[in-house]
Amino acid sequence: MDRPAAKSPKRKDDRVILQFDYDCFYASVFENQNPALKSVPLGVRQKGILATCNYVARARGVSKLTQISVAKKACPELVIVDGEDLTPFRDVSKKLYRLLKSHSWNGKVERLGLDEVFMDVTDIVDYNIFFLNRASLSTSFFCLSRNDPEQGFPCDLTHFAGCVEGASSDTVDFDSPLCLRLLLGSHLANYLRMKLENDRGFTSTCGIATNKLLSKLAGNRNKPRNQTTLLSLRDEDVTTFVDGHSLRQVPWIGYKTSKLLHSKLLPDLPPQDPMTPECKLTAGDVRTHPEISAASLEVLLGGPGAEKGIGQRVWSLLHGVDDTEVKPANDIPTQISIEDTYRGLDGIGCITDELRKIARSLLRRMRVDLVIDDESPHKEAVRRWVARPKTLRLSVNAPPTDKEEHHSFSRVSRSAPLPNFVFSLKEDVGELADRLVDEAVLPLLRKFQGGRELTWEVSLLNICVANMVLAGSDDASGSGRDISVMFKTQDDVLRPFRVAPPPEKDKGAESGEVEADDDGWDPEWDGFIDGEPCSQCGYRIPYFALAAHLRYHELGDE
Ligand code: DCP
Ligand code: MG
Repeated sequence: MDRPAAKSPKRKDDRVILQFDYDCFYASVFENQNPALKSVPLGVRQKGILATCNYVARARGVSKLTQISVAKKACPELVIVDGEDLTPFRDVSKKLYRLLKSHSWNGKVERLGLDEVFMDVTDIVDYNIFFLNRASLSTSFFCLSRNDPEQGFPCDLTHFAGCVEGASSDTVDFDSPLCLRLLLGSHLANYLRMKLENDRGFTSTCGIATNKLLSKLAGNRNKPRNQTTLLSLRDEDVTTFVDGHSLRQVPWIGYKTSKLLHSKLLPDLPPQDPMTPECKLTAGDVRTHPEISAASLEVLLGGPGAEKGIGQRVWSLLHGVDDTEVKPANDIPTQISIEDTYRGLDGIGCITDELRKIARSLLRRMRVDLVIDDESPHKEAVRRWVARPKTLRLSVNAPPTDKEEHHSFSRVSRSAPLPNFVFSLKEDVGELADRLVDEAVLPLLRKFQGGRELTWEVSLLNICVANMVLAGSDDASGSGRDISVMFKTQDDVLRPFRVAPPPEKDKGAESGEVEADDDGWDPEWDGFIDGEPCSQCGYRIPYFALAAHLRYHELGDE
């Protein structure tokens, strides 16, 4: 169709991007702790909802993000484990991420949520193409180091590793640089997946394509423990591939966008939640609609609060065009915090006990995230802090106002310098945590009411360390650049993104402590690129989880 306004955007195909997604991630973490769980249907529970379940459970009709009671009905023998504490998922996620990152040459390794990683491997692939020996393709050697020619793995380059989508045939066209790049990308992806599985015990799915969007869509194609290369040799290979997806499956097209497009393109249908599987509006329906173009999308989706250039962005995504870069790794968090919510803590004794627990978790987390083993060739490895937070912050739920019927969802905070003794690596975390509470956290608590006890009921406690200062190479100096200005504050970004009920629905004193507005893991680390406040409880919920979250309210807690 010749519509100038609807001109197709041009796709760049000069990169090779891998997108890894670990299989049933939370469930796999439990299975690795206890291998007996691998053979049983296993579900991981968070606040009355099944955050995920293993593939044994899925084969028996259980789906992730359903109500526990529904899952139990489908599979009465479902074994359910508690997944409220995110610490083990975080720790594993970090280990797997580090493994992938250790194979990157350009450092472009980006986390999305706890279980997805994008890698731009163009440089490694191009290097290997340069040295490709066409005379012995079936006994090729994929080189993983520029300095050590023996570091790498053997592979058969006469065919792709794993599944192929897009082009009508998966025969390798050795005259096409694009085909060659994707071919090598597929073998590297396969090697890395096997590494994750054999060295760390985690199976994964991978998408191999020329941009982030296409690699994510391709990765979803064959799950679990598999990989898919999108062979994007012709434009129509890509559009046909993207067109077939329902709109809600296209990453970075959010809930609001889907909803607006749904009501514009299907005005006669009753309003339907565009994020539910029942919604049949496809990416192709939108792309080929005569009234849709980059300009019309800008009119429809733009306006106050909308992302700049949203029309062009959505239009590009619908064509499989995504020029966004894989962000380089950023290892140092901006801040670390641990929080917990309660039905209501009774008195300073209870509050102090909870603060001690939180402080312990916080110090443990600081040692995981900020301490490294400094290995130099001639010396024994020493553990040292790579960054030291300078500020300690305590937050509690704000006092209720007269207007509020239930609980307030806002919080109040007080800060002070973080005492230096917490950086001692010789002392026990428990002792340090108790001292931190007595000497620094309780004085902050008293600051809320001019030295007196709080007069309102405490339903949330959060201890945070922030204002990171990078250590110099000599740890004793503690000097370094203040990196707090390098990263955006993430307080209001991460905190609300848990499948969390309102505090009044919590059952007991302790609802499972979680890491909160943590950190230098950027917002996308937790997959919370986009979200909106729940109309029922006020928590900001990522679009992909909104349907499940609303179902939680509909059905009530377990
Ligand atoms: N998760 C969550 N709440 C959500 C979505 C996900 O707590 N609304 C958690 C549980 C998952 C993990 O994040 O284990 C990763 O999410 P995925 O969507 O990738 O799901 P899985 O890895 O569990 O399954 P799959 O094999 O389909 O990737
Ligand atoms: Mg996954």
